[in-house]
Amino acid sequence: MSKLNIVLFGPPGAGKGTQSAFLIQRYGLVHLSTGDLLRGEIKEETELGIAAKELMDRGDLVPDHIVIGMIRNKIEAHLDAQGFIFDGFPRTQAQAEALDEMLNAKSEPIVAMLALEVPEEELVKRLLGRGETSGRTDDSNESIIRNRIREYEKKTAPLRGYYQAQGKFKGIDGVGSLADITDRLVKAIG
Ligand code: B4P
Repeated sequence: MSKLNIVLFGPPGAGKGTQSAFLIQRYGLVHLSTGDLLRGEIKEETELGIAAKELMDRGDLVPDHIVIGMIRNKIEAHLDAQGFIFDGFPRTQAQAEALDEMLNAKSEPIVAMLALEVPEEELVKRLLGRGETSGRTDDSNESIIRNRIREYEKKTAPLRGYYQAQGKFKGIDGVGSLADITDRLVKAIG
């Protein structure tokens, strides 16, 4: 059976991490969040984590070669997975091309790119809300949050066109209850 490899896409605060938790349970997938992987490196105070922290605290993207290397290692470590949810990856054209290369080499391509769509003011509200308890520097201040959204619009949003050209893009309304949004995602997966 072919693998269910899905890109869960959307701006910061769209609900990617939140919805991934439901989808991995339902479909038995492996969750690969580059944000979580980077925060793990920061916690362990690795060289990579120390380099990434400054960029993440400002709301800037981490260089492509770092996140591509992390994803490559994780894919190789889960060769028996039924599929992957890529959460927060790819975020640039170079990352999208590298991911296609890795998966096409195994004849296990991305089957769908599910894009959660949420208005900017709602994103800011959610992230400031999370910042009250998360301890994340990048959630703690509105100008950093707006920088993350600008980075997304400039470097990440154009990937919609990349996946549209492959016939894999599916837009999903990301406003509503968690359960309703999960239902929309499940319907889109089919
Ligand atoms: P990420 O960890 O990917 O963080 P994120 O964009 O904030 O999304 P996250 O998944 O955590 O939040 P969610 O929307 O679920 O990235 C952090 C940083 O890491 C980036 O800025 C960058 O520096 C670096 N990075 C990561 N990947 C990279 C890459 N590939 N290349 C380069 N740099 C990279 O949830 C947000 C909040 O909304 C939560 O509080 C949640 O409870 C709430 N929420 C969710 N759904 C809701 C709903 N329906 N209604 C109300 N609230 C909801």
